[in-house]
Amino acid sequence: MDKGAFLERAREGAELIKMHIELGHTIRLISHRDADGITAGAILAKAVAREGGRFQLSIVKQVSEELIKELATEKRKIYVFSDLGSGSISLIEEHLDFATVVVADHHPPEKDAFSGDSHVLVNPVPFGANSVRDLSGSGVAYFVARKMNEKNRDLAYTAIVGAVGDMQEIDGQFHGMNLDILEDGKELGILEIRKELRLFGRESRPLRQMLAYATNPEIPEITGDERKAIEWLRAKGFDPEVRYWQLREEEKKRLHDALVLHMIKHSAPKEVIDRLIGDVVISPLYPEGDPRHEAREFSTLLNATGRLNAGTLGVAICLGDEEAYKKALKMLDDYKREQIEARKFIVQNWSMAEEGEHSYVFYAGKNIRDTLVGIAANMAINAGLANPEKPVVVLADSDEDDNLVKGSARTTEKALAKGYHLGEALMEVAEKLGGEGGGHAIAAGIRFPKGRIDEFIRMFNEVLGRQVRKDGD
Ligand SMILES: [Mn+2]
Repeated sequence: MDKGAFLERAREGAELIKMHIELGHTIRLISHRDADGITAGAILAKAVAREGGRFQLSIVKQVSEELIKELATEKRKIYVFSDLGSGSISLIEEHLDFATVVVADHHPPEKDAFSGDSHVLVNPVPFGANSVRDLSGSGVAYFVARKMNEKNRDLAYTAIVGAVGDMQEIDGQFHGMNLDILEDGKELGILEIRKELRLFGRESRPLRQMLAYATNPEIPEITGDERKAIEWLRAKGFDPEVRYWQLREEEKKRLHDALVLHMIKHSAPKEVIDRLIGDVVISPLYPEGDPRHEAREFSTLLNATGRLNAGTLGVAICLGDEEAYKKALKMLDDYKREQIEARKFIVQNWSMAEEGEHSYVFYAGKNIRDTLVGIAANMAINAGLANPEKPVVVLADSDEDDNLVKGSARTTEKALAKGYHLGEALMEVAEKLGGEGGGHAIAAGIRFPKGRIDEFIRMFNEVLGRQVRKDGD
């Protein structure tokens, strides 16, 4: 890729941001809600604060025309998008024509550049980079920040956490400009790159879980079976309760060799084995055993804050806020506990579900939080409560509005083969009930007035019945 030309763009973006800081304008930051976006937002926020500027930051799920119109009503002088925005160049030109806009992103852009001078697209793809391995959104934000001030090189670890969250090193190693960020971090002594086991849990999981929960790659006969993981570890002479970071270097080596041998025995392809041992980034900025000490665990934590609509908490964690970190850990804990309780409730009360010809509808009232209805519907299917050929809807009272219920419908591939489309069904029913609904064929959501649950059950079955008959013709 043409690094020089890309860095020149990063410089243009940086200069615009600095100019607006000097003018005393608040920098309006908008970033994506996954780990890559959260770290990108944190890098830019830090860079702005370092120059003595003010910022306002939002972490969002996606860019839509509504969002851009809403941002336009704020009448800011400058907007900076990170880890998103490249797909919305025309919308930005249309609605934010009055302001300076910098898009720092790595997704393949709608166009190679903005047409006007006050809008700058900082994106490595038009310069020949591969968006999935050469640079992430946090990496683009990092280079903009570095052009604002060389001191921002101390954000290299944050940028790499974003890259790992974006799975830029999915094949086992870093590529492209990610390597430049790693070099910066190594020079400053704020990160180390090692050849280690790339599975999640280096810091916080005992080996038995690190192996049993391995998904990328899966370990034949061990993934999904903690008892097997324990047996295997014991047979190889390892304590299943120990954490990876606690192993001595020669023990790590012995574990790697044993795992590779195990994979070969199960005829795993070479590229799968290559992903097992590879680049792992850790940072001496945090103590061993702390999830923030290793990039993959750190990024997973940030991702979770985003999913729980607390992405700005994730940003605060990246900025070194210990309170935010503790709060996030507690939130995750509560969330896990709520999931366990939701599962218990649905298992114990499943007889309350209204079973129709084409669906189950389970109304949980306030016993299941409205953000967990989708997970609960999946639980009903996975726990074998529901016949997998019939869609499941779980409804719960809305957290925001007492007169509304929120619901999620889930089903299986097997049921879809019969002709169901849950998104279309919920959209149609929602219209009739004075609510909102829609989604995918296999997973969809709805909101409607609480007093109309009986009508919902009848109509939903009717619509699904029609879908099946239409398909049968
Ligand atoms: Mn990204």
